[in-house]
Amino acid sequence: MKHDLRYFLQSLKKQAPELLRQVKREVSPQWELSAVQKRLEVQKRLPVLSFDRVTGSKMPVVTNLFASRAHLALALEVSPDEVVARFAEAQKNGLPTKTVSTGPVKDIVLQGDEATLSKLPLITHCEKDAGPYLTSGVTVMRDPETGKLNAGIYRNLRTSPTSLTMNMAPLCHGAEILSRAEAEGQHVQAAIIVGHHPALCMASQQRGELGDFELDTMGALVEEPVDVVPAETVDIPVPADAEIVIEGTIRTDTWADDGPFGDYWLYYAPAKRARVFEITAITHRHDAIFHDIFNVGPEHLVLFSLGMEGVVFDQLKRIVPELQAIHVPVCGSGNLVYVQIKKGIDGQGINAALAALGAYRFKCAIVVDEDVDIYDDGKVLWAMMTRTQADRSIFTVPGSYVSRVDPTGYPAWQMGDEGARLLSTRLGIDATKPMDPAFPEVAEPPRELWTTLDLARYID
Ligand SMILES: Cc1cc2nc3c(=O)[nH]c(=O)nc-3n(C[C@H](O)[C@H](O)[C@H](O)COP(=O)(O)O)c2cc1C
Ligand SMILES: [Mn+2]
Repeated sequence: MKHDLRYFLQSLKKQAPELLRQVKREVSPQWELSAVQKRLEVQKRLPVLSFDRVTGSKMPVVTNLFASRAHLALALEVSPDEVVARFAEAQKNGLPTKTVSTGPVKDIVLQGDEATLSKLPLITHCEKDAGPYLTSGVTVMRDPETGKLNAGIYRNLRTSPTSLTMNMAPLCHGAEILSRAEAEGQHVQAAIIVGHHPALCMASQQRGELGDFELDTMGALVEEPVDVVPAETVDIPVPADAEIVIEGTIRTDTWADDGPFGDYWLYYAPAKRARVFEITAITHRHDAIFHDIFNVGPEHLVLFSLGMEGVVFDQLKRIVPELQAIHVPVCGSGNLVYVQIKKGIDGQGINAALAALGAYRFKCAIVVDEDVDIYDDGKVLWAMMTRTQADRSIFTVPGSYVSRVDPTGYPAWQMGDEGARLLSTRLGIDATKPMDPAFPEVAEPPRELWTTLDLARYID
């Protein structure tokens, strides 16, 4: 297929050369690569970075593929405000994969003693991370019960030259497949895809039904079916144009420690037990490019939010007809949703906040009017400070499950302090203007004048 990682990098070079930076100097995979990324991020610079030389590996490393919505838009060849609609549509109507006889991912086939992680530049990102992680891998697995395929990103710590962890949160499809397989005493065949067109990682975040295959979503996102070839050692179709595929088995009888790891809450997630993936083969392009995601930068959250925005908007629109738009901002670490409504009567703001909290595991929903730009965090804060009263505009709901990594999570009261810290309190904020008495108008120069002004006539 036309859409692969190289095609994306080429088109980026043509369409937005300022968004692609090549690092020629050799860097260490331990901390140095992520330090470059971090230093740029604090300067608000988020180009795709291509590291030519990473110590210990022949493979170049690209990162920051998803550092902003503009990156996603470039990858899908749509404008930034069309990204969510395209995603929601692709999630609803996948384009089935197409089986081909072979592809560049089979340039090099490593099996047996040769199939080790030693060639791959796995990156250690944060100072206290447990070790080198594979952070961009999209794991395709087959449900042993139904035979159906599923894919998601579940981070992988290198635990030996031939094994990785498979870190799955309890509510994802992957975890469901594994717990059913475990009950049947079966292991699960899988293949981890590393490096492809950005639509692969985007599609991996779709939140459809178990059985809606994420590679079909990828096909719909780029309007071209994904070419697949059979893996060598497992019964899984893998993308023919990927950079690298790691084949193996997810064991259901073994656990390993995963963590600490700097994750998208921007803290270290403590060590927790994770499934174990045992490698049976590795195939890759002869000049494979490795793809890394820096989880404590914006890219994890940009990707993650896309999956949420795509489904939550559709669900919410059914219960809240006055809904205009939603946004899951990077600053909320995936826990915050901005909901924009066209309010008709008082009370709808609180209703919309309740519905939004119900539509997904957001910790906080802030509802604003249609005159507030929900892509501007400062404007949402402004609405909160000028359109709310703490005792009327805000409600809390204790004892809800938001995330197992909430550092302030508390145990269910029956469990006392010994229980898992799984519960969080949800927060709803209605920052819409009260209808009555009439709310003051927003003050500005005549709108027609300032919005159409040709600035070049006034300043250079
Ligand atoms: C960069 C990135 C890293 C992620 N890491 C994990 C992870 O380690 N464990 C996990 O359960 N989900 C992780 N996720 C979220 C899952 O990939 C996401 O929920 C996906 O939709 C799960 O697919 P599934 O429901 O088909 O299993 C990550 C998401 C992103 C964007
Ligand atoms: Mn799925």
